[in-house]
Amino acid sequence: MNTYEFNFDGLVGPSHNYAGLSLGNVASTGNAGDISSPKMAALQGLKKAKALADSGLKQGILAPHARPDFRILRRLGFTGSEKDMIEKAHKEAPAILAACYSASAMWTANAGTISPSADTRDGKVHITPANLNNKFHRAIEPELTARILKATFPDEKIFVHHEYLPSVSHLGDEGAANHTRFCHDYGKQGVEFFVFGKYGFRGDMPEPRKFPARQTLEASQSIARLHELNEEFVVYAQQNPDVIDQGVFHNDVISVGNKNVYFYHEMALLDSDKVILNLKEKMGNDFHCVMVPQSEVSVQDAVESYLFNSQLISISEKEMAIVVPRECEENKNVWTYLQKLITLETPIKEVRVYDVKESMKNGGGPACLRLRVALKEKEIKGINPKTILTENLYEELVHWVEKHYRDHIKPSDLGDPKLSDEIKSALDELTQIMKLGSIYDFQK
Ligand code: SUG
Repeated sequence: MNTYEFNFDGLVGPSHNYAGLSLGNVASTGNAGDISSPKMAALQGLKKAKALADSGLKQGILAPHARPDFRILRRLGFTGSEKDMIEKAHKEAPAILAACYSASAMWTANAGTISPSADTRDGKVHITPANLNNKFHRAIEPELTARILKATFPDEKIFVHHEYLPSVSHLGDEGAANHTRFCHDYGKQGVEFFVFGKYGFRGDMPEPRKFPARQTLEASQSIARLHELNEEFVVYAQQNPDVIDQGVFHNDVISVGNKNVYFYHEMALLDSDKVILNLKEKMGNDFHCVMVPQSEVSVQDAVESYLFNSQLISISEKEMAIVVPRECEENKNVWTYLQKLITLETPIKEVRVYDVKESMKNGGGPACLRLRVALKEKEIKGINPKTILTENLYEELVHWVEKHYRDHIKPSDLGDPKLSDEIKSALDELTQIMKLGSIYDFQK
């Protein structure tokens, strides 16, 4: 039976803005206060997803979150009508309002971790939303993300939905941004690779000096337990704290894997050689570890260009393309490296460039925008069909974005209660287009 890798891209929400909310993410803090274009952001994301669907990749869409999060505003002491709450928060606590307005759920690599049925002891597909507890604006995501994931993968005979991990820093979990699955065939037992930034319960490992590490080992181990993974096919590795300090807040900013290829930067991991050896042992023959040396592409180049936040996609049985953001073309070292990469003896044979600049300016490249899951033919039937990107859904969504989204949002626009009303009518219509049911609080 055939098994396919699906990429579920996050549809950028109508409140996309630059609020500088993510310390440690240099694009987010560097672009704080800029004017965003939600319309362009959503169209860029859809275009990338559609292009990949057109080239044969199975492509799905995850719905955005309703913003602002009024429930959180209430929990923080704002009272009265929604209009009152927005106006008061805008005046007295604009940073809190901006966090409650963030469209950060677009980066679905952080929506959760998914293990395909070939890896799990009960033969089901296991899904755990990420708690994202390291940043306030992201820590408010998991509840609604869980609902969206259930509405997207509703068949309980196929999908097991776990609760997100307790939301404390000891168990910080950032989902698939720190998780890669290697395999020789999507449908066969794979090796699940978890990369953590710090130990949650050990005082002897100092935190990175400058920026926080988000993912803990104990969170990754909990996911492996919940997902009923076979221990002999799981590898844990620690991120190099020095690269976290240079802006590598998730491991998918410094490495990416697909099938039998691991594409990574020399400085990405602690004890890199040992980790690679371990992966090689578990993967056996025909496993390609493509290490990019610091002398050719520095960590700074990697962070600026998001070379590693690329998607490695299989374009035939043996060959892959690397899907990179436009910023890679603009960085001389990276572009030179990419030209060389496709001539090396690895499965990566083609470079494809897409413009996702609106997302990039908040630190989200092509790989951040997608959540992967390998599904067998019969499991595909368990997906909500209106979340699969067809020609028809693409056209409906483009039309929907053009109808509802603002061309621009500047920080002061978040104080305008009309924005919230626009978002509600947009999302209400979206749940009908994508047949999601009443997933949003305002629909209850
Ligand atoms: O969590 N940016 C996101 C980017 C997430 C990228 N995801 C992966 N690497 N998989 C973050 O830092 C910025 C929002 C703002 O500043 O307005 C933000 O949340």
